[in-house]
Amino acid sequence: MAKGKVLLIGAEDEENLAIRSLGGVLISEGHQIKISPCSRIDQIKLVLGDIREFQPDLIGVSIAFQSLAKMFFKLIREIKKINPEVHITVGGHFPTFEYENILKNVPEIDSVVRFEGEKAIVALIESILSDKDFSKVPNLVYREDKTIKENQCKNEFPNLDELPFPVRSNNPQIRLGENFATLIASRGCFHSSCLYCCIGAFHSKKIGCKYALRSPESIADEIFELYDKRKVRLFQFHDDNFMLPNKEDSLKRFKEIKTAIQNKGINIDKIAFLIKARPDSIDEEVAEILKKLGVVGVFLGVENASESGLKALIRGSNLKDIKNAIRILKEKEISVTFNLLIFHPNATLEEIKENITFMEEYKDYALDFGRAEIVAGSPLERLVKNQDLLRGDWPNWSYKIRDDKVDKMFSMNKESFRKKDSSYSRVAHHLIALVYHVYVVKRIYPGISSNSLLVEVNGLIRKFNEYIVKKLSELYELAKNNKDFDNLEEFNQDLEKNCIRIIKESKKLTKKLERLQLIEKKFEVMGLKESPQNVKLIREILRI
Ligand code: B12
Ligand code: SF4
Repeated sequence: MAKGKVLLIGAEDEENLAIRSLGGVLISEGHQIKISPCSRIDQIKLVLGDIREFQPDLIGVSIAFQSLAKMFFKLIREIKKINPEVHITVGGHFPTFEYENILKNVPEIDSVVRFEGEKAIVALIESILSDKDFSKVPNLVYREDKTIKENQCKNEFPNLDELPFPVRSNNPQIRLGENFATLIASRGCFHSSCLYCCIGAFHSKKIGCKYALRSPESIADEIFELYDKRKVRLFQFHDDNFMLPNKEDSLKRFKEIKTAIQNKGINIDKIAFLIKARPDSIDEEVAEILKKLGVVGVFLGVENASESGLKALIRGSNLKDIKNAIRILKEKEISVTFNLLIFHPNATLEEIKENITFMEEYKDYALDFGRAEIVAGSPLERLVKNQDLLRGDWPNWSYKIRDDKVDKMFSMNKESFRKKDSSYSRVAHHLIALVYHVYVVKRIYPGISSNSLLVEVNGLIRKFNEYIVKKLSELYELAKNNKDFDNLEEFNQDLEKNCIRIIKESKKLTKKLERLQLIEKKFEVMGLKESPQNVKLIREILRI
């Protein structure tokens, strides 16, 4: 069988596991690959340069994010201008559901791979290199004689343990001052129902279980490879749902993962994990084992802090679960960050008020807030279409919120917090990263300085949240009284001034944390047992 060249394109804010997993499989089958990252329009030139140089037989573009679809369509049109013959296929969540519209609207795209792509990408390059008969490529939708042909899709998960590890970049990424890598321990989600999420639909045709797991040994093997060869110390699990439906099963699994990691000779005290979790999956025992495993941060699926909001978002968890989870994780000294989808089609002002009250109560936690966005395949997409609330143009959909006052508040939010170039989103992300950072440092380099940095970080977060609650309450009052901004410019100037101030303070704290990490690493290399931060004189001399 002839071997080919495949160029894989995807957004790479961090290593993109979709294209890198496909790359791993292609390499194991003897094909050559090149990863060409594209997260922003200004990277298109670089991708075109890669194509000229690499001369691929097949180009695969990952369009997981609907928000980036337009940029990728532009890129694909540019590619076809310089290389009209090359076969371009697209895959990921958005094309999986929107393949008909994509093939109708973007003639430069030759095919779409739906759902998981490991089998399909190998079969596709092999048929491109041989008879060009695409009828046997699983999950493929393609053009043939001016018609669209749809092949059968695989309705089982691949055996995740048998898949090669994702191809990694030449050098490990550095995040939060440590060598960093993302990985997944599973695919799919036992809940699979949330209003705004497409994961349920992505795996809905799977026979049997809604999710698939890697074995603890396979996870530990990948972690060891990253730890040993690339000196990775911070790992982020990108599973849709890291937890299992049954707490006993979760406990058993996490214990096994911990044992498998330790059996590899990894010093578990010197690594840290970030995960996402549903609040209803957390109890004392689960949190305890997560702590022992090295989890320092949980992006907790709070999503809404009112019972009606949680119900509308079909979260399957309640406020009691949320409050319990936050309390328990705090007790175990695991950091918690979260997002509140305060705007959704059926949101009411009372509900928004409850969310603001919650933000006030939990002002010590780094958080963000916003609207549940429509993604293809999600129940929200069906809801807004059925209820005639859909607005905007494909692929950048929007919707009307039923309650006029909430809709008004959302518009005001768009003109202020989410105004183009507003620094608010940047601060929210900064503070989420900052809190993870200080907990990473606390785990890997415990001591006096890391403890006092935690106090400083908490203070900054509290100060910012108090301010945000005040500003958001202003929007709420205006919407409630059906009023417009008295002075939008003034509101925005004040918001901007405060956001920039917080970003500056956050950057200062980040520098302090990085400095501490650097000094700790130097002392470690020198073989010194005592941590420099615990010796007063050294602390003073080195300013840590
Ligand atoms: C990691 C991640 C991120 C990272 C991105 C990392 C990066 N690439 O730089 C971060 C945290 C930055 C992020 C941000 C966002 N994310 Co996100 N993210 C994920 C997450 C959790 C994991 C992705 C992953 O690594 N999966 C593992 C790989 C192996 O699986 P996979 O992506 O499904 O890939 C397989 C198939 O889809 C297919 N495939 C994929 N691409 C291609 C391409 C080809 C050519 C082929 C043949 C096949 C193929 O084959 C792959 C292997 O089987 C997914 C959920 C998920 N399960 O994927 C959400 C997900 C992709 N994100 C989502 C969203 C909504 C967002 C945000 C908009 C959130 C927000 N409100 O800000 C932003 C947008 C970011 C942007 N750049 O615009 C949605 C996307 C929905 C949509 N259609 O738009 C998802 C599906 C989550 C969800 N529950 O709905 N995200
Ligand atoms: S949002 Fe999370 S919990 Fe909800 S269905 Fe999607 S993956 Fe599952």
